[in-house]
Amino acid sequence: MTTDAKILSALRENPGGVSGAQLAEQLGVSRAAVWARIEELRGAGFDISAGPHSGYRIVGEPDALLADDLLARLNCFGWGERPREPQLSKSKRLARTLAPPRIIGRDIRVFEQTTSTNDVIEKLARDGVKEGAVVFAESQTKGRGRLGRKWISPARRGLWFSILLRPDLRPQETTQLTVMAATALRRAIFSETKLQPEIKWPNDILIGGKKVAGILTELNAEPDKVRHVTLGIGIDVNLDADEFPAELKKTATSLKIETGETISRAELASAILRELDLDYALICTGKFTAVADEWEKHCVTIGKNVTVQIGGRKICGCAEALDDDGTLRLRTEHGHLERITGGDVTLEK
Ligand code: BT5
Repeated sequence: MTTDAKILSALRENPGGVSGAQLAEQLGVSRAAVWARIEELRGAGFDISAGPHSGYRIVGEPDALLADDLLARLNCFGWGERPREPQLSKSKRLARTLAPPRIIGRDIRVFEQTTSTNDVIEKLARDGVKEGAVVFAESQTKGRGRLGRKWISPARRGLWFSILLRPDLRPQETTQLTVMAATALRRAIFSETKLQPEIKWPNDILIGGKKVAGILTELNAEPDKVRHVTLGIGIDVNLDADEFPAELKKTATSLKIETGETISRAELASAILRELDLDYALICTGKFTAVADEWEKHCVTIGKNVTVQIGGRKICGCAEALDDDGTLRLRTEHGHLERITGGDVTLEK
């Protein structure tokens, strides 16, 4: 962690305030150096008060994604004072979510603008960067969906990010990662907003039938082995209704529209990364079924009559279940079983 991330961690862990002397001692730097870092953080938009008795306290946060801030949120309780007992014992789940990241989020980079965060991750992957690196962009000029479709990514209104993964999976098993992303996104959105998102196979998160997030899993593989996967995620966080283009007004929504409140993107981002890290650990240890079980509970596709469009081919039938590799099992209207690995699903009314 950088010094700034450590300072932010310390300030969050001690909402009552931390003195410059305490920070200096913990960080092994001078008080003047702490003061200089605090000034930098103020410059980045953090409102940090300084009182003779209370010490430094965060009283306001910027609506910006900052790598140090996100790292600090993920590593909260990894530095300085440990969480107080009542916090730890609140529930097992809380203890789980407060653990520092194992893989996803150990390296975080934020860009003001990119073409597509998937492009940046692809480049990092070729440069040999370790798995778990996450790239956020405040806006994307060429955000994309599947099949080269456009993904609108207005500045500071959403979370547009990609993650580099190097899983030990066969290429046909990588649908597991889209399933994992959907379950983690659903949990994080629920925990931060109390909204109840639904999952639509393969890559949509819906609220009230409208799309609030999409997942784009891009694969770089040899015939039998995955080299790396770029997991791209777009979430409409604070868009107002008039910020969606006309063609998306009926089909898309944002967390702000659904809750009536502006959501902290940094808080949501760190919640998502923690949830992803937990589920990725399950996938890496061969426990995909635990992820799939949760997915099936919240999936609007299972048990429904659907039409799947795969290129020029259209298949109608009942979506029966998710298979162990993440593919959708579809019983066609003629009674055949089809295993669907991709395509566009329309739910029949
Ligand atoms: C997806 O594709 O849903 C995957 C979206 C992934 C976006 C992330 S952002 C970070 C990373 N970098 C990228 O360049 N991409 C990823 P698909 O299922 O093909 O859906 C695309 C369709 O969703 C479009 O054709 C539009 O109809 C609709 N759409 C576009 N922008 C949207 C938005 N912001 N919110 C909701 N729907 C949108």
